[in-house]
Amino acid sequence: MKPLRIGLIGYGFMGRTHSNAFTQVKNFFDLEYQPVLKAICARDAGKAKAFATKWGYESIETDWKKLIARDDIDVIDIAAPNNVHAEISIAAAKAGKMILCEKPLGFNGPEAEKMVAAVQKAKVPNMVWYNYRRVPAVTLAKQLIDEGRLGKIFHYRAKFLQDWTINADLPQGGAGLWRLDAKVAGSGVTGDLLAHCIDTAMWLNGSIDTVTAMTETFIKERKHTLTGKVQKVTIDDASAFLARFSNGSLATFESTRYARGHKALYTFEINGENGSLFWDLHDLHRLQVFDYKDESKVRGWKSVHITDGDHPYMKNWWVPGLQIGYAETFVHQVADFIQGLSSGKMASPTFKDGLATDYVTDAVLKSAKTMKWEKVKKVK
Ligand code: SOE
Repeated sequence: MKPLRIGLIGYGFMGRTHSNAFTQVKNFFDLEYQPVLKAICARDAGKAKAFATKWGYESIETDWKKLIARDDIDVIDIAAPNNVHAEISIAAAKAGKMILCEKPLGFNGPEAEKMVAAVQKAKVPNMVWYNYRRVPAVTLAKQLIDEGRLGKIFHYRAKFLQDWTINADLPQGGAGLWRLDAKVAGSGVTGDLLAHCIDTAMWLNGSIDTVTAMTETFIKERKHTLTGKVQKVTIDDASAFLARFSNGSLATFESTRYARGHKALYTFEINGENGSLFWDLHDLHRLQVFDYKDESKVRGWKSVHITDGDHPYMKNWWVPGLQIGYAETFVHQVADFIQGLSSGKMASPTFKDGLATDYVTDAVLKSAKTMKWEKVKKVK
């Protein structure tokens, strides 16, 4: 195996999921390249060192510009907050590095356009970490839809529900809570959670033409961790929208961090003339399948356990019947990225796909303000 030398920026939750994936992938997939954990970059040298020791990075940097300048790094992996995705990606592309970037791609569409232009100009492989595409049950849903088993699609509905910000005493901003600070996150649940739903939806069901949305910020002021002052909350706590896909189907999307009892309930359902599919992140190894072509006496919803060798990715894991989970979706994404390098066909979602999702979230946020249907810009 040839080395693929990784320089990771950020050591939070996503830094851990990515590092785990880089470490695991060689043990489960036969690939031409093997990730080598070269350097972790974070502003706090102590934290970077502790992370490097725990995960096995060879070195640390405290300035991402130095990391990008290093000639022993092939891939820049951005697991830092959303407000730095663009600057780092554009500089990394100029330095000729391959780039893996956390979602959402940019702060908004115009910013993401510059990121796409930069990777296209530099011709560097690129990918956005929309990991839920790589849940084997979700990948199987894609295969069944592409085989035409559902026939004409009428409906798509998705939800991503959480409850971790209901407490009014929870501060905003700073490490761990930057998702509540619009200056760092860009938006609230629209860019954080609905972006996942939109990425999966467009992968499964094609592009979205128009949306009409509503958003709400339930807790208007919170103490800011960095300033110590009570400040206005500028993120959306909840966001829901209706959409029309280019294939004529209708959709509803909802996300919130105020659905008491739900920690990360991502679900989607798709209904076609010949069948339907339903998936639930809390039960991620199952795909619910309804096939109208089944004999009527035994027709009904089937709960298919996605653990068999002929299910996507599963032959690389244990034996039929035994499950994998959330962490493995990132392993799959690294495996697909590396396979893309070998085949010359870049794995999706690329930066261009990430831009398409940013265009939808832009239209959602705009519509919530204008209270009108808004057109979604199309990626050229
Ligand atoms: C937010 O709580 C969050 O961690 C998102 O940022 C992730 O993208 C999502 O997968 C789980 O929830």
